[in-house]
Amino acid sequence: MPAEPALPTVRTIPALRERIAAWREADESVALVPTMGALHAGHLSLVALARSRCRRVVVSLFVNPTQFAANEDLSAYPRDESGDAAKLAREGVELLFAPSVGEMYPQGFATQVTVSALTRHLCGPHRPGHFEGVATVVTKLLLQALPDIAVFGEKDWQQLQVIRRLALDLNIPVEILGAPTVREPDGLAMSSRNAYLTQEERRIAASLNRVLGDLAHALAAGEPCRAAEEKALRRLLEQGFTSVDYVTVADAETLQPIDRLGARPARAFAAARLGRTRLIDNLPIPGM
Ligand code: PAJ
Repeated sequence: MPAEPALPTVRTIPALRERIAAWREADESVALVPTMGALHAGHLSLVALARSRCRRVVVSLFVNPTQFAANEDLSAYPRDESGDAAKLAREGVELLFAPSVGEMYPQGFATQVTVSALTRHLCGPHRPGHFEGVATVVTKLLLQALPDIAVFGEKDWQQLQVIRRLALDLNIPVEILGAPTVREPDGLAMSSRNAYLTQEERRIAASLNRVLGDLAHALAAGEPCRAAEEKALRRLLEQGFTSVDYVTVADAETLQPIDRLGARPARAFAAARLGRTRLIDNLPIPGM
């Protein structure tokens, strides 16, 4: 068997900066793809997009403790650094940045990035502190690597808007690119958390995308927002979801809830729980 290509890995911020400085010296463009590992085809699609735009691709792997609430799955979060490194090497990634918690959050760490308006709805109220954790770690990663572009998935649409906003507001000189959601054949958005699902839950999980698709079509066909959302909520519970955090339509950019479709693009969003696993998905309203 041919040997797996090895992936250079750095674990400190100075070592990351040294590698990137050498590429900059040679006038090479650099893309960053932040991840928490347990990589699947969704993550690899971000790498492919990064690769198509830049000469060098850096992937970060850091299970960021500050974006998990106390009752969430930090300790159970799937971890497989060597498996991830092998996948990334096959995709032609040049560098893995896998810092320790101490490297990212040294003793006395006291700064938080808050992106207020965009986190008031959708996942914000259901995951207190989550977006502060995401915004803070992504700000740090962007400043550590100073890439030309950074790629994030549309699967986490609210996260993507939060990151676009912080880069703009904090004048970080980076282009934020969104990549389309990669799905399983039955429509379930790929997620590292899908690994938690039992066989029965996995079957139910696929209905999240179907119900959201029907909601988007009902809205496009002129059904009033509140009635269509209520129908979608009932259907998710009928399908077997344990609980539904929200299923709603919102402005695609500001993420403010809307009562009636207007000229601005809107999207349908849902977050629902199957046992202890929380799944999210979102879709555009057709024709918008
Ligand atoms: P993680 O869940 O590992 O996801 C890393 C990136 O992959 C995110 O930009 C996410 O939106 C994207 N992604 C996940 N599933 C996807 C799918 N099915 N299709 C397309 N893209 C997908 O999101 C995070 O990590 C963290 O919050 C992070 C941004 C790394 C900050 O800690």
